[in-house]
Amino acid sequence: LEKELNENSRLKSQVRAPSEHHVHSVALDFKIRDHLETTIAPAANGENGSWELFCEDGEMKLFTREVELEGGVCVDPLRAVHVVDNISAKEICTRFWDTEVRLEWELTIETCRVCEVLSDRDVVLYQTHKRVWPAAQRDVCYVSGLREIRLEKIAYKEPELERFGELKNCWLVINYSVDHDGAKLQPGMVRATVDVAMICRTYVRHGVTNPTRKDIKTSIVYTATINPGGWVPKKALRTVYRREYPRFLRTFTQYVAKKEQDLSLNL
Ligand code: 18C
Repeated sequence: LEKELNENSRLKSQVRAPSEHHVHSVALDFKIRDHLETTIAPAANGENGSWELFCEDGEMKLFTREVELEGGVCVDPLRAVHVVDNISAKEICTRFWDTEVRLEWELTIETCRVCEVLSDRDVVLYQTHKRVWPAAQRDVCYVSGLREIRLEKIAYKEPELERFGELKNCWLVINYSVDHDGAKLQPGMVRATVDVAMICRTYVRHGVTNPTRKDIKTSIVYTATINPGGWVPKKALRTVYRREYPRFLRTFTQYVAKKEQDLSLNL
C-alpha cells in the first residue's frame, strides 16, 4: 500500500493542471522559465570571476556584481546560495510567499497589502519599506507566484547534495514588479522595482523511504535585482545591500526552521 501511495503521489506531481490563466500568467511563466535556466546555473559558485563573494557564513554564500544603468542608478544583482537541514523546499517557499506571515520575518518592510488575488498561487502585492536616511521612502508593487517545478525541467545538478541524497522536489517563488490600479504612488514615496527568485530543492538521504526532518537537506538559490527607482548615493546603497541581504537570509531561514521544528515534515 505504501508503495502504491508513493507511486500515486509521484504521478500526481508529474501530471499538473495547466496553470490558471490570468492577466500576468504568460509573463509569469516566462519569468519562471528564465529563472530556471539562468538562476540555478552553477557558474555563480565562485568559479565565475564576475561575481564577488561578499559574505560567507557556514553554508550561506552571497555574491554580487556592480551594475549601473545610464544616469548612475545602481542595480547590482544579488545572488545567494545556502543549504539548510531539516526543512523542505515546500515549507521554505510557502512561508516566503505567504503574506499572512510576512511581517514575522521581513525586517525591511513597514506594510504589506494584497492588491489582487490572481489565483490560489499568484497574487499582486503592495509593500512600503522602511525609510533609509537620507533617501526617500520606497514602495514596491509586484506579482508573487508560488510553484512546484517538475524535476525534468531542472537543467543543473548539485553534485555535493546528490552525494547525500536523492533530489525529491523543487519549489520556487518569483516576485517581479508590475503596475496595478490598487497601488498608486503616494506623495513622498519613490517606486522601486524588483525581480526576485527563490528556488529550493530538497534532497532525501539515500536509502531512506520514510524521511523525517533529519533525513533531508534543502538547497536555496536566491537572486534579487532591485532598482531603487531613482538615484541614491552608490556607496550608501551598497552598504545597505551588503547588510540587509545576509540579515534577510539568516533571519528568514532561522524563522522557517523554528516554525516548522515541531510540525510534521511537509515534503
Ligand atoms: O525578497 C525579499 N523579500 C520579499 C518580500 O518582501 C520581496 C522583497 C522585495 C524587496 C523590495 C525592496 C524595495 C526597496 C526597499 C528599500 C529597503 C530599505 C531597507 C531598510 C532597512 C532597514 O521579494 C527579501 C528582501 C531583502 C531586502 C534587501 C534590502 C535591499 C535594500 C534596497 C535599498 C533600496 C533603496 C534605499 C536606499 C537608501 C540608501 C541610502
